[in-house]
Amino acid sequence: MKSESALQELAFQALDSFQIEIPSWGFANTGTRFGKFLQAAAASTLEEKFGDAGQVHKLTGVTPTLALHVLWDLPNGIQDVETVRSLETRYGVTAGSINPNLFQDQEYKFGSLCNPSAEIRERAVAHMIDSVTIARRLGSRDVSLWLPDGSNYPGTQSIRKRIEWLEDALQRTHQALSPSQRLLVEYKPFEPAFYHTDIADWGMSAHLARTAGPQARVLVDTGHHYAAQNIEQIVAWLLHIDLLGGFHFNDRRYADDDLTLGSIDPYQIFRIFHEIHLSGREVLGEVAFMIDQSHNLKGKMEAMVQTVCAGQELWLKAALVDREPLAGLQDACELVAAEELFRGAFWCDVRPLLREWRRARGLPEDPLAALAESGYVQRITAERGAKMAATVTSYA
Ligand code: LRH
Ligand code: MN
Repeated sequence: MKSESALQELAFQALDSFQIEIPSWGFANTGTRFGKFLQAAAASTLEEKFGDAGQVHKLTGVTPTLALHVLWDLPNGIQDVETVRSLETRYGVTAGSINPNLFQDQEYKFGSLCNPSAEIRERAVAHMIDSVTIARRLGSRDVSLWLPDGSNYPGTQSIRKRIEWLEDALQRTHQALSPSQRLLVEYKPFEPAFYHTDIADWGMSAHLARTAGPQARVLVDTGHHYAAQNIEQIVAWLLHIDLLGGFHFNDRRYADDDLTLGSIDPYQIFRIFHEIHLSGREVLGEVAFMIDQSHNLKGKMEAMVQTVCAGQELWLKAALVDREPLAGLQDACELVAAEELFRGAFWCDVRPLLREWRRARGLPEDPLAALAESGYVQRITAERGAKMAATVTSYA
């Protein structure tokens, strides 16, 4: 059994190594295809998104970067780089991963990088290369690609041709990267396409990353799996073949529900974090932790702070797994003893240790309570409320 001080040292080391990127779109009004429930406090400008991100970082100390979606956050492309720079200085968070938008233009009806029209594919590749340039100008390492491309009916598209177009597009994007940049390739089994999706699983993503070039990696969005899939096994494989670039963390009960991390299956995230801890500290710089959620009902600031705290708790629980004796029990096939050791860490209430670490780092012991006490949400609700009235919400 570890001594009190040894436990605290281990915990502080683990928490010092945990950082998670927050998505600008997590602060905006989002919904489902059946509509949006508007929140007066929601962010609708890039400045408001940086303001909210700055507040989350002030309260938690572990969210120094903000993921940006190009057409949502830099509608004028490169021209908006200086604006982002000044917002970084004002709010104390920097631009993180740059996410191209290849899903909202009418011309992408039959695909973007995989569209049968060479002309449309060219425009999509141009957007990818613009995104790489924006990332370079902002000093962002990762260009994070999610592609909605696919089809809705059998026989309506050539799956093989689309693979070739995709390989070509990602090779050309990779050529545009500077030596310190990376291309992250996110997979998703379905939605918005409901027959085939061009990048549907980790194998397809891994192949495309390999053929694109040495600076390409796979991005694992925890919501992008069939319910029966073993996500931590996929993570173990991607670590083994050195292709794991990062995560989009969220939770789900059914499909890509984008619910808050750990709200439905916290043990899932614990099992994923265990595979990361097993790979030692050297992978930490290589594996980007990012949140990708849409807060349709919860208050967006509260949901974001709650998510970061849940991430810290589950990261610390997984750090407490005594990995050496566990390896011995696994090799000896001591199933129950191994499981009890593994599960035992998950059942640990790590919140006292987390409060100690926050106190030691000059951070609020309870960020959610500190958010409530700060009056921040009331202030932005008053400031932003008036704008909301004008917003139309209907889908059809
Ligand atoms: C697609 C996705 C992708 C983002 C979007 C907001 O489902 O996970 O990562 O671009 O959500
Ligand atoms: Mn995602």
